[in-house]
Amino acid sequence: MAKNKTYPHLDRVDSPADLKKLDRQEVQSLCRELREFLIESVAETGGHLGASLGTVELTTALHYVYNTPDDLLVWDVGHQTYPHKILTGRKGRMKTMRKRDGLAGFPARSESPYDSFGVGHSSTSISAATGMALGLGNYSQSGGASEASSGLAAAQQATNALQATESGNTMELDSHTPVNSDERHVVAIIGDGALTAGLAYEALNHAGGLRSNMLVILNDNDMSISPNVGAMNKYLARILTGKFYSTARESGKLVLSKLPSMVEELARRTEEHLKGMVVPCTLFEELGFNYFGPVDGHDLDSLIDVLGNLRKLNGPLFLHVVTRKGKGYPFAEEDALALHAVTPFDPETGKALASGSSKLTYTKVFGNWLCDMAERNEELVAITPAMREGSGLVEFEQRFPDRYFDVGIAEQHAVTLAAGLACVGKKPIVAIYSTFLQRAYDQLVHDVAIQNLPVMFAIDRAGLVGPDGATHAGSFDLTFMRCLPNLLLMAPADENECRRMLSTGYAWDGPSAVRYPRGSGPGVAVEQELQPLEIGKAEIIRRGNSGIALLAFGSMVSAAQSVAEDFDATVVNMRFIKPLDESLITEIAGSHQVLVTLEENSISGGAGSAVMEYLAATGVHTPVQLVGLPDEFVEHGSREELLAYCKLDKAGLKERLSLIATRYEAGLPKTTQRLTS
Ligand SMILES: Cc1ncc(C[n+]2csc(CCOP(=O)(O)OP(=O)(O)O)c2C)c(N)n1
Repeated sequence: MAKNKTYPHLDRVDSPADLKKLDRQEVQSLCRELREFLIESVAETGGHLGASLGTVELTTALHYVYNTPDDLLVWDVGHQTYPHKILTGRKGRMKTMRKRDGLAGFPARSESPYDSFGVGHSSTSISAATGMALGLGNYSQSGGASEASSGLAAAQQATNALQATESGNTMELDSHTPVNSDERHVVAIIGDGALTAGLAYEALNHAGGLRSNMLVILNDNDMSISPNVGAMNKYLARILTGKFYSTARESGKLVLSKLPSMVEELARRTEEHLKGMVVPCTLFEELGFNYFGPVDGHDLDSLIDVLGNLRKLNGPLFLHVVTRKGKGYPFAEEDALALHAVTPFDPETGKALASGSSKLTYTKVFGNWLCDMAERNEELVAITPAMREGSGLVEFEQRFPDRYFDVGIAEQHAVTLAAGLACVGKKPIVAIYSTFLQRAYDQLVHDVAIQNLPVMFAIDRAGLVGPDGATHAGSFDLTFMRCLPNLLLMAPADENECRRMLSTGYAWDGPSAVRYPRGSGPGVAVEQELQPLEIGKAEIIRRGNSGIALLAFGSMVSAAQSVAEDFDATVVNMRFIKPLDESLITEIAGSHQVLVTLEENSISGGAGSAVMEYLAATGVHTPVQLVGLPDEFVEHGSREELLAYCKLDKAGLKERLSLIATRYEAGLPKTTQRLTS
């Protein structure tokens, strides 16, 4: 791929309005350039490559046909929206993608009026789109004769639309007509992976029942991050191979066209039922949607025709589009999994520019521990909600396939499944990112904690995650978990402690959680033993004489150590957020002038708050300063930049501690200035 390529068509497009000025042939050329520009730009910045390559034609067709941003495109997950960003005025900022103050890696309402809904987590699109359709008044209540007739009208329109498209007729687009509130169109674009989540079905159920005027596009590439799983995935595959259906429908249409009109209408009325009896692709129709497809998602002309026709229809519509992840870039097509999300790479070879760090990541520490523990304990089972690679389960799946469950993007189900397994004597481990555990909070409380079931949560990406930004930050797990009775909650200071905590949680006869950050730790060697820790025991790492004690949790222990000498501070590795080492806190509070708690979690309600609650309950008045994540959603950037922004890096901590030391020099606070937040 030549450097400094020119993009004659793409250069003329800074908005969908520019796109609409191009003729069909030019739009074809634009798609080719868009794909090349995308590869060139992601090669430099890193980011989500495969999914975005797969949506080049679909995105272009959508903006060509619809009147965005008045018409609302609601993307699911949002990792496939780089083409959307390029076509909606952000082309010039693509080199800032996922960098501090640069473009977000996902749609964000604050970034562009074309981003109708902020996203990052999956399976929200149909719900949000339904809300938009209802809010715009684009629906009719279900029930009664009116529904039957509107259903019939829709079926009539749908048949016409398909016939127009399939016969090669290009319907004239009316995308320049003025838009009234009730004419605004709403389109949700969801992947087959995202369609494994319950939320998507809750929305389909509601939208189909209400007869919302909206289009749901299923972008089916047969992949989640790793190969997609589950019965729905098999069902979609059956639709794609369902030659029988197309044949039946084709001959059905022939027959229908020869019937007198009343009989034809009657026949159409029963069409859905007939299809239900003879073909497998009626599930979406049973939910109240008119199903269209499958359509080749890389055939731009057909897509434009189909979307142009569907835009004229009312009622809930479902378009099944088949795409290929990584389309048009051979390295990404061959290895869709590896090129789902990439670091900067050489576009000529598809190879990463920097070889990955050789340091052991916490993810790997967990993966190794899991296999070692599974060898010794046959009751151990591991569950992932569609994050096999990210959570370190690849080796476990290979070695213990019968004890491995990828449940799809279904965090709620993952947790309740674990509860069920625990009920019959299994020892389930739920490997989950902190941010995705938020989805399963009720399951955590109601299904696991209340019943005191021995489910262990291995919580990866706890704390700041970096380029994925606020939607993926694990800022809240200590806050939302430490309030739960029965739960053992730990945060390791280093790799070996992580392994020991996993063994501790596993041995605990109740719910437990170990939360560890993204990436690697301080580099401590990991023992082979599976040695638990003493429950609720913290460790004094350094005794200082300044009167300042740093009570550090998890990743903040080494940060505290790095500044302790400068302030001659005491450093405690707290290890347990629940139960706290209360006697040690009492002792330290009695022998120091000020306690500083440090955590990579929201200050609000986090581990520091737990220390304060304990001191308040026992009537100890030693001042406490809380250091952690601020009360704001920290946007994207590198993890190092974000830690610096939050003053949790060495320089930031020094600054904070200098202020604290000054304030408490005389034993009493001198100002009312806020020192930490
Ligand atoms: C609630 C939630 N769980 C997990 C993820 C991580 N994740 C990001 S993309 C993805 C796969 C999505 O698959 P699909 O919707 O088919 O899109 P594709 O990447 O195949 O285009 C997953 C699991 C997420 N974003 N949100």
